Amino acid sequence: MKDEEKDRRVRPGLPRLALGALSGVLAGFAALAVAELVAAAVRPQSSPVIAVGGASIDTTPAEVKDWAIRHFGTNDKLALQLGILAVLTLLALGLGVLAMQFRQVGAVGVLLFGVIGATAAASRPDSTSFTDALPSMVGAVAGALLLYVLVGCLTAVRPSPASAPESVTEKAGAGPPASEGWDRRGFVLAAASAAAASAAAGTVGRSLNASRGQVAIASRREIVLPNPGSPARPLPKRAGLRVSGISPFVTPNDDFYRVDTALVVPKVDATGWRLHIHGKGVHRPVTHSFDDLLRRELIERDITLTCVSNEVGGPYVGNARWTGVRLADLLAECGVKAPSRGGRADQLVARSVDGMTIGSPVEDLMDGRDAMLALGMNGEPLPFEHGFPVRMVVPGLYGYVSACKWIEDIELTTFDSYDPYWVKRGWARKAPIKTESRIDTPKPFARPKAGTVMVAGVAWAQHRGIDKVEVRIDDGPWQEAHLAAEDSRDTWRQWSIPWQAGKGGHTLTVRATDRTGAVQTDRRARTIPDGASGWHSVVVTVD
Ligand SMILES: Nc1nc2c(c(=O)[nH]1)N[C@H]1C(S)=C(S)[C@@H](COP(=O)(O)O)O[C@H]1N2
Ligand SMILES: [Mo]
Repeated sequence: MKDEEKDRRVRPGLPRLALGALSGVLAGFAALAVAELVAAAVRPQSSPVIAVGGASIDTTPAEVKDWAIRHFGTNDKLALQLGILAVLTLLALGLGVLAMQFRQVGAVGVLLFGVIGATAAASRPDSTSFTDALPSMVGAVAGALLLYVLVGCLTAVRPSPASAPESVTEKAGAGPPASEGWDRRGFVLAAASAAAASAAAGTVGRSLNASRGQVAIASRREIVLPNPGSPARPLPKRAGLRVSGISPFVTPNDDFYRVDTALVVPKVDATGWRLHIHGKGVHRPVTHSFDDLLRRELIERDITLTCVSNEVGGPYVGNARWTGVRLADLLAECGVKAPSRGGRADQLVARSVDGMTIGSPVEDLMDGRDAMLALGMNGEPLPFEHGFPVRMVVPGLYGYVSACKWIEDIELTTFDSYDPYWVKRGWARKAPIKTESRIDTPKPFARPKAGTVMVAGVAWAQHRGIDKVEVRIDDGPWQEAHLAAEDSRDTWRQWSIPWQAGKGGHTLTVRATDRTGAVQTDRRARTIPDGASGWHSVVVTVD
């Protein structure tokens, strides 16, 4: 079939508009792919999807963020990026259609999105250079050019070859020939090569971005954690119960929950890492290197970490053996005093390499508890996801007010003069962990067989300790569960109770009592502003 004959089958109108929409989408993806490639040269965090994603995390209302964590869990970041791609696809589609009428306007539209991406990238809290704007800008220029070229092909006025009898028929028939003529061959060629080039650029960019941080990875591999001068007490033999389905006493690193705002996990080179301590009441601001910390006495402690976003019965709690240096010592050395001893700063603000800020009460950090700068987690250097090379860990405080990962700066200040990241977004300034207990087994809606069923789980009230766990079947009396041996007041405790299960539907409920004698409240509270409360119940059907 000759070109001209094919051409005549495509009528202006819907099919051509669809090709315009396709051009928009191709231009959009080309822009993103080129941006991804340029980001590999700048830094992964400067890619527009990452930057816009980060900006939207920061501006998301607390309720929505909580909803996202609830529904997508640790996949919330993937969901966000897919959402951004979906929105961009729709916008690109629209720009393509628009460009069919106003070619320049369409191209300028692509450039405008580039400006948005560039602005987002350059204004991220961890952005230090305007080069962060480059990926979005270069990508947008590529996308705008492509849209211009593709739409040019679609709307081209093909001079009718005088000799072609078909042209004559056209003129006599349907519509004005100018609108019918279009450069099909040019379009297909440009579209196909742009698609191929985008796929290549995107793939190369992505894999370059993923392989970034080799220096950091090597620096982590070379770390040998010295034996702690103050080792953890050996785990009591019976800290772990043998009940299938119960959370293991020590959470393996790979299973440890992860909650943070980082769309790209920071890869920090430990050899270049520095921690600055400064601010109110600091007589001598200091800078520590990783080796400085390694040369200090290391402490090793079992501490259970909990996220304030954890719902009653939720998964955002884990227990690990942390190795690190005493934070109170570091603070005292540079002149910091607890407020109760006349110190001028009541809030310590930790800042991470990705711009997170986390504020903790100085009083709590210096009251003798094992607040630490952790370098190790369960016997290895911190995993990158959990804050390598150094993070804070403080027994008894929710993560968002204590557990800064990828820490690089500590500022002593006051609660009156500074609100850190989550406090600006409506969460409480101070947030000690609430006493909670969870049924791990049986699972909700399980169908155990009638007879003896082991009901078991964990309970935590970090730094107060767990004294008692009770379980209730339906509206029956509270029955005391068997408690595993206590490791420390800063860790959770496993519990179990055999239940003579009769047929039918049953509701199992658990509650804990901490070592101050306070019984876990049944008053239901949402996670916002300072942590969920209430009793965990599981409904099962016994067969
Ligand atoms: N840099 C940084 N540190 C952070 C966060 C973060 O978003 N960025 N999230 C905090 C929160 S809300 C919690 S609960 C803990 C979670 O630590 P994990 O991911 O190692 O379990 O890290 C804290 N430290
Ligand atoms: Mo958290």
